[in-house]
Amino acid sequence: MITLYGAGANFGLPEVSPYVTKTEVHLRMAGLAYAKQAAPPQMSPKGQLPWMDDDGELIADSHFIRLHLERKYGVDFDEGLSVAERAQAWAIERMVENHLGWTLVNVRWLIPENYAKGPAQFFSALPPAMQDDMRRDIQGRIGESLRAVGIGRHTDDEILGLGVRSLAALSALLGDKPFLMGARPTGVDAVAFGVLAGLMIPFFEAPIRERAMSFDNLAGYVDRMMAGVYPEFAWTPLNQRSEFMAA
Ligand SMILES: N[C@@H](CCC(=O)N[C@@H](CS)C(=O)NCC(=O)O)C(=O)O
Repeated sequence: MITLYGAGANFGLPEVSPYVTKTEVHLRMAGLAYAKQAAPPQMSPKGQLPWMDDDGELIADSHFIRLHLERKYGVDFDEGLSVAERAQAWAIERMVENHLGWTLVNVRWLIPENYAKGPAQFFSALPPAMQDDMRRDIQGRIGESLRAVGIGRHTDDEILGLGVRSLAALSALLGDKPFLMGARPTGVDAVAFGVLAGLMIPFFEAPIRERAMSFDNLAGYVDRMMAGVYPEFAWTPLNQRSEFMAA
């Protein structure tokens, strides 16, 4: 019995965390049955979401969960790819997680209006006297993380420029293929989809969202992944959304 611990649906997404999304997509790609439970990151063995309980074995971090699934269930998420293509997929994955992903953190946690209606609401279940302190502390911690990885030291324009560079790279790599590595989804699509969907949802407003939506093939890709992986989720295709058409 597999239980996936994540953040759950919110903000117009089937799963808030791009890393939990990655694992959930991998589970679905592998056709493995699982239960899903919302849980705070502090309960995870590594202090972050996702983690997974597989028949009593706890595995934390989306990458190590992927390795576990591949080993235990004989799945190869990169089946059919050459050694060079696997290396390319790994490089794309690192760009998405270790670079573009931080711009998503910046959008949600450091743009005050987005923080107020988004992540700040995670603390609404706490006693009222604790909520403000908690909101300030966690936002401060996220700001420190952004400075530690470097992106938080740049101006808004510079952060936007860096994010757009990764988006343009992804758009060029995708080209007119259905998925990043070709005709079939592979391991890297799980996280590219999670981060791109997070950047493109209209719930959060940010200059990078508009820039992301300007890459037609990336918007089509998110819609394709959503329809294929989360058919049960009520998702309006991005190019049919009124705010997109008005843009
Ligand atoms: N390398 C990790 C990254 C996971 C991650 O950043 N998770 C976020 C949620 S999207 C989290 O739990 N953050 C809480 C924290 O860092 O304190 C993975 O791939 O699983």
